[in-house]
Amino acid sequence: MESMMDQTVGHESKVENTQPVTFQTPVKPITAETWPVEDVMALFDLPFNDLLFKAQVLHRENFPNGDVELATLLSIKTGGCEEDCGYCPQAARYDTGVEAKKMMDVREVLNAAKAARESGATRFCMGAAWRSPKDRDMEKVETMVREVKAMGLETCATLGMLKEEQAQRLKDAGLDYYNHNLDTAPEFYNNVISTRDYQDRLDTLGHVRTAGLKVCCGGIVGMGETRRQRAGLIAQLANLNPYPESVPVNHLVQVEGTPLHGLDPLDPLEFVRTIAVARITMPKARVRLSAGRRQMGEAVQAMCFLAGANSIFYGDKLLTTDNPEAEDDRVLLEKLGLKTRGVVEKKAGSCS
Ligand code: SAM
Ligand code: DTB
Ligand code: SF4
Repeated sequence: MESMMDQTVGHESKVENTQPVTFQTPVKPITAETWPVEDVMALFDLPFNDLLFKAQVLHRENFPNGDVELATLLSIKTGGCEEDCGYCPQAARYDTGVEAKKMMDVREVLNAAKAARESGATRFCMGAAWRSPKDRDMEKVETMVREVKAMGLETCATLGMLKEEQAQRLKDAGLDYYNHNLDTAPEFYNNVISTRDYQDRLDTLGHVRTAGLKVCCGGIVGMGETRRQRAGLIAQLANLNPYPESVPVNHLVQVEGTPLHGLDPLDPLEFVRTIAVARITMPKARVRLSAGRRQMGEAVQAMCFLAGANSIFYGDKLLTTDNPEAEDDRVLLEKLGLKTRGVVEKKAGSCS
């Protein structure tokens, strides 16, 4: 199979890896520090225990409560996406078995949010397989946001690229966070996606900040990138000014039919290192151990929590692929003695 590594798609990225990107923002900056890629690389190159120790010390200083956030995802519009993201099972052009569906009804979304809240989630993230939302979709999404917020959940949405006025409408509806990932380092980006560029993503993040929304922005590792490119992704995120409040670190979930299926998997210890480096460079962010947990096993996840991860996607499904069963997560968190932000309902027969 031809891997994405062998292909050159798209155009040259104009985004320089070391440039801090400052947004005009009403939100108080949470950092003024900039991270040259070399310095991030030096963290990656530390002996494993030194890196984890450093990350854990910073983690305790910044999160003395030590809790783990539970965020539940729901795909409110699945499949049929026009983009060509090489990792994504929802791109219409790849034959992955994901069926294109129309947007969910508000009622169904609210039922899912209620179930998420009852099982202990504090954040509800609504995802849509769109390049960007059409203006005709906005009203329905705004209703979803307004009503999920009214249930007492933190709200997050990931709908693709936004115009400034769309970000403002979401803010007005009560959206807390907007998730839009940089995905990878600028110099690797064109190996993975050709239908929109890095600068488009930075522009959307700028609109999200201008609207006063909190930013959830991270990426994916295990796509065939080098360690230096992983450092490049983290440097980009850490140099956003301010850096994101939430940083999802996804491990590529390889889905048959996508161009990235069949790559050699990333060494799990390298994934743990990535979490630790995110924690050190963005000490106050919620670092989310995101996609790929099902393939990781308990020991690797435990190391990720030690490295500073303090948020997970919680619920049996991510968007289209499987996440660990919620019950297995409750057992794991209890085994590790990790508290959660919400009240997690305990089922009979779980870990004693
Ligand atoms: N369509 C919107 C967009 O691309 O911005 C929102 C949904 S999209 C599925 C959200 C994010 O999910 C992507 O940016 C990517 O980081 C992550 N993602 C998608 N497929 C993935 C996979 N197979 N493994 C890991 N992460 C994945
Ligand atoms: C993020 O960074 N990861 C989530 C969420 N934001 C939207 C999505 C992961 C998707 C994994 C593949 C799937 O289930 O379709
Ligand atoms: Fe579409 Fe988002 Fe998937 Fe890219 S990641 S193909 S934009 S759903």
